[in-house]
Amino acid sequence: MQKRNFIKAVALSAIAVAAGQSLAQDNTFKIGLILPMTGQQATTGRQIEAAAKLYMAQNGDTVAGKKIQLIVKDDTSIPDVTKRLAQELVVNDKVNVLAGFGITPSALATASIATQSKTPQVVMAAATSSITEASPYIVRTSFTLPQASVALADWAPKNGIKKVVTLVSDYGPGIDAEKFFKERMLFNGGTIVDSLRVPLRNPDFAPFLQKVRDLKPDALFVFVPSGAGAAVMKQFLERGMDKAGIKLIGTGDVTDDDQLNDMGEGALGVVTSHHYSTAHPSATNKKFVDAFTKANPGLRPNFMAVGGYDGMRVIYEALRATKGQGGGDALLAAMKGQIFESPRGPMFIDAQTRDVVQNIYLRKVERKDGQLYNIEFDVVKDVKDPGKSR
Ligand code: VNL
Repeated sequence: MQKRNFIKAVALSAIAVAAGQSLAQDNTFKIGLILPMTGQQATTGRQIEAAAKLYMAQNGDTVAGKKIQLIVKDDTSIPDVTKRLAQELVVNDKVNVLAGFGITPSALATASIATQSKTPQVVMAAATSSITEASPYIVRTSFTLPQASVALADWAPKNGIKKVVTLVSDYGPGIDAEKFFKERMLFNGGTIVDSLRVPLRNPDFAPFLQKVRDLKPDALFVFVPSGAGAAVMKQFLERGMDKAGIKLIGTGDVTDDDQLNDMGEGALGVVTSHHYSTAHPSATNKKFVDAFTKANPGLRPNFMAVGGYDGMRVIYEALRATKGQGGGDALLAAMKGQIFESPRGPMFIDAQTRDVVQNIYLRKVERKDGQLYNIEFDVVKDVKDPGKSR
């Protein structure tokens, strides 16, 4: 026990020393981008890396006299690996900012390193409400599941959906989605017939869907992380759930733009709520989508790409605002309160919570120019994370 504490103390002081050294460093500014580049969450890593590189290509790699260096590491979405990589990036590479974080457990595993080393940790993907509370150095540019779920629970009962079964991945964001969707449905006079949770790793949706079929709700509400939506859709349709009169609704993770176009006819009409659609009709988004698809043929930017792109914006502007001097605390201060137009629409980083405030859109899957898109039909403006007020 004593030995362990000693090793821990040495490791922590190494982190603290490393953080001090990075201030006095040369002319490079290092961003350690930790992403799942392989394994179950690999699409998230690919989207964010592509978006970060696009941002750099468009905005140059020199900011306030500093040369930006992006160091990409693959954590395979295993939190212990994320943590080790974060530690190495801080101690050995002396990065100025940690960024990325494909899933909630990876973001949480890194929080203590951000705190100890006073390194801003920009969360570009993970979306459990509590993440920003795990370290005062965490800033988020993705979204939160309570943000997305509440808007859908306000829409559903007004549109003939009163009885719902929820089906979520059994970890942080899924539990947030289940809780906030359910509470709001009940508040709006709806009923939750059952709440089902499916494992994050290697999920088999079949037995759960069979149960839903038997329960015959008006709709099935789904949260699964980016990359798992196509499997849910396939099994939902294979079981004839739609023909049995059960609607599929969910947060936009299930009709993920990375996979949507290959989901087929059966996806048409599915309503979801989310902060980003590739089809978001703004000049800023059109420019972003065009540039992204040109740089990455065959790949459509999804909400993960936007989280990465905007995260780079937040880092660049913080460095510019601190005139290239940026130590961790100064950078963090310059990240708080940033307000700008993202491809998703207007967004800002709440200075109090360091979390993203943004529009949540209601969307329906439609065919446009021969492809499937999430077409926005309503918006709830400037949504703060409802998970923070409790
Ligand atoms: C998380 C949330 C991950 C939403 C996701 O995809 C997602 C997370 C990888 O917080 O772990 O779509």
